[in-house]
Amino acid sequence: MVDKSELALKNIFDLIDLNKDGKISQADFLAAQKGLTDAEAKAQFDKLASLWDDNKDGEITFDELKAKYM
Ligand SMILES: [Ca+2]
Ligand SMILES: [Ca+2]
Repeated sequence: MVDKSELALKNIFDLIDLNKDGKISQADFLAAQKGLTDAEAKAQFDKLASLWDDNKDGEITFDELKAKYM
């Protein structure tokens, strides 16, 4: 059973996961943040990774994201 909020979260995840490997890497995030400079996007990614990247492998999986919001 997939509920609506999980789908909404997955949509956001897929927008950032540009190469569709199921993980948000710093490279995905930089490419997705068109309005920011690289330095700003990197700082933002570090902040998100410190919140979401539970296993500290430098990439955020959908399960890691979901664990924080579901
Ligand atoms: Ca990716
Ligand atoms: Ca991770």
